[in-house]
Amino acid sequence: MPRLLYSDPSPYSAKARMGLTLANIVFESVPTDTNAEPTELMEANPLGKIPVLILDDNRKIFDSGAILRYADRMSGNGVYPLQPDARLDAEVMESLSTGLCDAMVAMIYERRFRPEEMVYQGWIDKQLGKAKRGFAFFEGDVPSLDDGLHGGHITLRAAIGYAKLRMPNVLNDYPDLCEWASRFDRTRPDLATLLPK
Ligand SMILES: N[C@@H](CCC(=O)N[C@@H](CS)C(=O)NCC(=O)O)C(=O)O
Repeated sequence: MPRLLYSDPSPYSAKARMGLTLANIVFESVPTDTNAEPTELMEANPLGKIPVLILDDNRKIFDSGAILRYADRMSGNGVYPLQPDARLDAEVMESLSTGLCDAMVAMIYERRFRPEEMVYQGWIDKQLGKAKRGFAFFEGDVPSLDDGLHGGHITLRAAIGYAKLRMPNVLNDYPDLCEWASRFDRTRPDLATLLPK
């Protein structure tokens, strides 16, 4: 069975686990502490980042975007729409949502990995601006869930889940998006169990 190196709080891990589940691919989730740089992770991904999907034939797939595209191919388009325009929309939604995760993770890492006297508030503010603009974009044009879930939806849901975990106040300005997240969870409660925690 494929094994996914992941961690519970990681938004990219949530994205990968939701994508594999959406594609009905059975996998084992292997909790992985990137800070400890375990041998299995470092041998699987030179970047030392999660998620990594390790296939039965020992091929390693990273990052979360490659895992979703793999899941899509293995499931006969179970993760992205077939129709080209709809697929493009899904991919751009995924890109913006992944960028939201990048901005929020950068904010968290600035405090986590720098000595306190070297934390640069200007950098944190810049990332917060990206996150706020990204969430505002979706608040102004809340994605439809009517035609089924795809990789863009699950990545956006993972980003909202990470914001709720790490910076919940940021979400106060986006009530429609929070309502959208609740609808997502009601539609697929099994995916909701995989959100960052
Ligand atoms: N572009 C990657 C980002 C993965 C990533 O940054 N994961 C974080 C956990 S949330 C990580 O592994 N951090 C450890 C590190 O950067 O050394 C993806 O989409 O999978």
